[in-house]
Amino acid sequence: MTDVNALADALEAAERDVRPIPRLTDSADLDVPTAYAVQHAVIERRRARGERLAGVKMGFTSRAKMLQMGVDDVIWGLLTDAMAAGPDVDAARLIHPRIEPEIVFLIGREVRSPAEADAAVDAVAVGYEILDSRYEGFSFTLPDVVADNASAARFGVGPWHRPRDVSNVGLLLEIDGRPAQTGSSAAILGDPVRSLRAAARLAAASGITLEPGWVVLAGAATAAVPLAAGAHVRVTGAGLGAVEVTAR
Ligand code: OOG
Repeated sequence: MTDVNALADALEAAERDVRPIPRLTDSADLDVPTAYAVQHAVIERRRARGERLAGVKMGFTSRAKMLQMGVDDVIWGLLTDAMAAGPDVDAARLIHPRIEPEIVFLIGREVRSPAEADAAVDAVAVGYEILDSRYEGFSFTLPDVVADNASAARFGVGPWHRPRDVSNVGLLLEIDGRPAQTGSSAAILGDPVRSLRAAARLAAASGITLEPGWVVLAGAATAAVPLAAGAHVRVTGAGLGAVEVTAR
């Protein structure tokens, strides 16, 4: 039997001590459903410490990311309020962070099924996600990355806009004023709204309701870029404005 709590302990310690661990699959029998059980155990511990759920993140919704990470299935993770980054992010608390541009949906009413997803969107924005795999070398198999909450570490959201078509938003990620990644939101399953529906489907399958006020990060449209201490990052979405963060 796979010891879900022991695996959650290992991931929790890696994050707390800012020290990566070997992949869980190197020594444990871990399938994807059990990996989600580990993910949810780690999130339950965060909630027990007073953190509140703030939304969900989708992963591997673009070909660029699947190729970069060598996996081939859409995954999801849970976000808490403690993961929201301000204008600054404390890089010393992160192991080997990477940053990527995101399209973000704001949920306005409860979503219990994919059919309810589109109409529940209150606003859209450009955003970023900072990933930080708890595994050595940022290297993992699909069950490993699922257990590790899809590498979620921090996120930020730009100015909110009324719901609109976000199927082809030009995205630019600049580091210290220089372009590091460009792409289109069309890379996210052809339209980020498909990622939102997938989030609703995966949440429903886990008995989780998407709540008003939650954000859904639709997944990156580009590969993720290493985030070095001192770097200033600006992510712009055509027509959606920009969001900035500095790693300190
Ligand atoms: C996993 C998370 C992938 C995305 O947008 O595809 C992800 C990782 O690459 O570490 O968030």
